[in-house]
Amino acid sequence: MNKLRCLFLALSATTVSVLFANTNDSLPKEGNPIIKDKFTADPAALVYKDTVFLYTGHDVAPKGRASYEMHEWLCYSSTDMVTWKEHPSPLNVKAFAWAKDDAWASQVIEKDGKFYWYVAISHGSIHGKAIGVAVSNSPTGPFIDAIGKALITNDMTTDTKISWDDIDPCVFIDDDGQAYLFWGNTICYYAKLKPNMIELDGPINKLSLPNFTEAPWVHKRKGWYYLSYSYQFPEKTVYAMSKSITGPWQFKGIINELAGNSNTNHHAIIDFKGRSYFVYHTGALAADAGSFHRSVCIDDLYYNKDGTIKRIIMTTEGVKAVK
Ligand code: FUB
Repeated sequence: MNKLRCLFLALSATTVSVLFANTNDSLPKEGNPIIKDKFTADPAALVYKDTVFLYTGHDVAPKGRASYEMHEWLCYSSTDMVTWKEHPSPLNVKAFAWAKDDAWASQVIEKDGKFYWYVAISHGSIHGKAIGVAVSNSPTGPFIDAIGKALITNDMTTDTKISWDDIDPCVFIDDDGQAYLFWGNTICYYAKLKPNMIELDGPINKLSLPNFTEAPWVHKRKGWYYLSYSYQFPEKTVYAMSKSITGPWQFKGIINELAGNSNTNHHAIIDFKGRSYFVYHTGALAADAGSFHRSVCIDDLYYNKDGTIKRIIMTTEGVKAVK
């Protein structure tokens, strides 16, 4: 190879690396957002044995479009909270024959060795959003429709005129084995689930929570129940505490501020290997990201001695690896 050709190849390689340096490849491999090659939204996390499974929506709206386009849910796993392995997408709206589209927020929970994936989705024949359930023998799927119809439809909740109040399911199983489904937009609903996890067991109840927008997440720690949710719009994350899963809930204030460059702020709270984590999304993956091109982040969550939650400090560094 002559000297001129060598110089040309070296310059081309430099040009290519400069071009790539202007894409997300220039972001540090670790730190927030934790997934850098796709837009991931509406995180839910499940701790199962020694692994955290992260389930997200997938924002695929064309660049510049200011509305959601979401057709599938994604799954990642980690044993140290820093290295995330992507699994093939285990669930798509096509799994629900009765549904139209819109793979909105979801949550996966394990019961008796089965994994139940509760999803918000647009119904094909009943106007509005609905909640469906998929089931699998593995946290990474494949998942199939568990009922063959929606668990919740818009006509089952008539207190608000909006057609998207039946979204953002969150299932919590109490120490006595009773499962509860929380969900909602504008109004926070909850209902008991039967032991089969795919039927309601009793009436749909409403909670009175200040400025409830959406995205309830319920967890329990040291005898306290915590109900955190997205508040106002643009959304902050706030929480309430109670000594009983059915309330009364005491409003405790803000956990997380407006999340950079996104008008929604969907979250999950988990404990793993002795630490607590706040999993959320921002619109901060790239300068042209935003409310419809969101990305999942994770930061540490700390409690005060009295059980109240300290404000989250959102970081670009993210969390440290746990052993
Ligand atoms: O991703 C679509 C919707 O935006 C979710 O269902 C809400 O929680 C909000 O994040």
